[in-house]
Amino acid sequence: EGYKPLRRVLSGVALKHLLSGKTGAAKHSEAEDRETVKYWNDVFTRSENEVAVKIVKELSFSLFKSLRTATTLDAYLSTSLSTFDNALIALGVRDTYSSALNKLGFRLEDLIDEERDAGLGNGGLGRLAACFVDSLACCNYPGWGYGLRYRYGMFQQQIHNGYQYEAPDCWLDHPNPWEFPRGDVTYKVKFYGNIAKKSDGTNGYKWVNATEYDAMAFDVPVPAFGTQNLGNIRLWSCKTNNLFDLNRFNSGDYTGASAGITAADTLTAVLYPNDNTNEGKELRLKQEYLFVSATIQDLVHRFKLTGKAWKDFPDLVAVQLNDTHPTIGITELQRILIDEEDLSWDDSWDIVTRTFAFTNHTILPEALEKWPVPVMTKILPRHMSIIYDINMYFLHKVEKLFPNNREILRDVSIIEESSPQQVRMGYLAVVGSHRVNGVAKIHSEIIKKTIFANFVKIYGPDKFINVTNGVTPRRWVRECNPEMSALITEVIGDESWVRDFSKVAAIESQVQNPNFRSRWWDVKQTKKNQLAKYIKDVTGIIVNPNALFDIQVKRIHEYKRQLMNVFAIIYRYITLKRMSKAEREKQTHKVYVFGGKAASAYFIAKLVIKLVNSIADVINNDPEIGDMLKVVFIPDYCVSAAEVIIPASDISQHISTAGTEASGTSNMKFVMNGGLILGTVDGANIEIAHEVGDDQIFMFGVLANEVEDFRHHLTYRSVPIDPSLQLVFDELTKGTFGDPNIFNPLIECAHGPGDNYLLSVDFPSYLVALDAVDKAYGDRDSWITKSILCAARMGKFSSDRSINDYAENIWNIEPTAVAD
Ligand code: 26R
Repeated sequence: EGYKPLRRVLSGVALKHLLSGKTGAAKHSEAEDRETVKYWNDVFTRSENEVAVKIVKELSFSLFKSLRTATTLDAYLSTSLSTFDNALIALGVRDTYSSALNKLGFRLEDLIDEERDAGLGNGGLGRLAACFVDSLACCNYPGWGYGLRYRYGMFQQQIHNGYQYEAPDCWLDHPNPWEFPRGDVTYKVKFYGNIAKKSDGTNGYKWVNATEYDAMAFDVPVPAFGTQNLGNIRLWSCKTNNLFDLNRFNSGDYTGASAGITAADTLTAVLYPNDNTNEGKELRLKQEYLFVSATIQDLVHRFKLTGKAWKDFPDLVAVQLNDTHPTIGITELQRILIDEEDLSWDDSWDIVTRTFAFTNHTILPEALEKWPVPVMTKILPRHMSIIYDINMYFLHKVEKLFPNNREILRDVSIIEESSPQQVRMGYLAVVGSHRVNGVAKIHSEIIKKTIFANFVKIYGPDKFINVTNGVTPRRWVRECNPEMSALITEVIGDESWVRDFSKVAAIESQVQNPNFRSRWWDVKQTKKNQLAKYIKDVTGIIVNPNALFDIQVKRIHEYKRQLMNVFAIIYRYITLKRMSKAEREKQTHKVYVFGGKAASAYFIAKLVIKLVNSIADVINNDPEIGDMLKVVFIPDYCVSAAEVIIPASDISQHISTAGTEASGTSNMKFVMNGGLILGTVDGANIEIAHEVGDDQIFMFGVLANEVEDFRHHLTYRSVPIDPSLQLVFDELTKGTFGDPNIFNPLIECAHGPGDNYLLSVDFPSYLVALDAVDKAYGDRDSWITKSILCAARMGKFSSDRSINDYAENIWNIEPTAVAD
């Protein structure tokens, strides 16, 4: 009972304690513990508020020491569970803290479990941003993440009768001890209205008759491992407390009196749950603009405090656009410089383009953001007029380069000539940035050849570079896998590998050491036991922890082909059923784990979830099959679930149609934790294969450059269905897994012209690869070798490396450590 109300205080004290810097695992003593207990007792008798104020003071101090340039990463950060645990590890006081808690009768693990994920993102994009903020801080770079403080984050997924239901994620039900409301940091953000030529002779336009809101900052500090530098994530929320209309209230219009509050409140109420589909909703555009406008104003405000000249702005400020969602920032800075700072168009544009850089994270056509011109004109009239001007100057340039070529003008125009016209945000981002990057080698090449090919012709190839993604080893090894971390630390002699991840290479020296090998295997087994327990707790399903754990956890999307995995499981089930008992016993025992959310309006993705659960029902309850094969759908996949699931994998699947997954980042997390990959020749899988060696990875499927031809084939020829796939279809239509009619749409997506993601093309080679996995797993010794080599060779995929790449090749900044 005591826990919940105490949470705020406990976590707050954690910070206070951590930041005092007095404790450290090595120095920990009885006397210190007694002091800690005394301190706690003292704290408990004070009000929460007092404690909060103290923490704010201390934190703000560290925070502002680390402030130099700013990096806008994204509106959609996913910071995840256990900011608390992360902080304890970062400051090296976890053990001290844990034993002090024990003496008070608390368990640290329980306390950590109390914390809710900050599910402020959809999938890979947001989580990448969270890793990047951690790396910025850890590598002593003066960069911040900016985003929106949604009251409801990524929805909570519930499964009833096998179907997904969405429930609101009320993550702020309890006060969030990690955020610091900054009533002193607010900016006005306008919508609607119209524009008028200025009459005072200065440049630009006035934006009049607009509706105004106040964006207010909430700071989320990010303590980093082994450095005094503190990262920060600044999240914007719409202020409502000044919007009550007393006059309307007094005249009896009670609902109307709160209308302003409701409108403002709605702006940052909820995260759109679409991953990779552009919905084009007005509210979404308003969210993007609120986020971006407040952020740019914040950068401008802080820049002005330096007293430097405007031309120096790009030397002090770099803004990295995390996909197109904050692209309107390009026009916002241009607007501020012209309309409010009275700079000329050319001077402003020079500053803007030297400040912004753009990262593309997907080439799926349905994900490319476009805004109807009428919507943009209504909500952001001044920005629309600036976009027209940007486009005009840009097209003039193109015209000069390619005279009399109307086709290229039409193709590269920021305004698409459709009905209604649309603003192509990706093109605006390219035109307004000095660098454009993809997130893995193959992806960076593909964007140059496809969606941005014309822009390569216009700007030359140097504007387009690659920065391969990475993940933070702090969270994705050190925190989620303390058992493996202890083993690595033992080999290396200290924890320096947590900051310099290239050092994990040292464990390769132990690959033949029998003692190390058996302990390595034991760690994997421990993590599998933990996952088995978690599975039982959340689904009631009992799995054999000695079986091969085969995991696919990620957003549910056709291009990621969870359906192909399900079909292969059905195929395996049929095959097992047809075997004699003796033969069956010889097969590899397998536990298939799925997890992932479907966008609420994505019919096919939701049906895939239903199918996973339907086959799970049948297979898991088939006495003939028993332990041989289990299928589990873990509900509500999120960062905290990932931290339990990922370290427990033997194999994980990353099987997107070649060319569609820009990078993938969970693939890196799995391999760092000694899991092998079954994957297609796509995204970062390719670079992982290159690093770990072909023997450590199972790859299959058509190549990216073959995809178009196969699609064409499926659409215009009648291609026979592979017998193994036909077997699966037959089983579905027979009703083995419930009402056959409901799954027909899935069969349609898996062959012929409906098979946009080439499931039917890759299915046979996928089955071969699955067999290879089984066979390899049967050879325990060689599997352990593969597992160790995998983990040892992942140095490149630390997000520290990615951030160093950005710092060197795009931002032109150096590490700046805060003095002790
Ligand atoms: C709202 C809509 C426009 C929208 C489009 C696209 C919303 C979300 C997306 C998601 C895209 C941008 C995304 O998440 N891409 C993923 O980025 C990861 C980090 O770079 C990659 O690892 C992953 O492959 C890619 O799909």
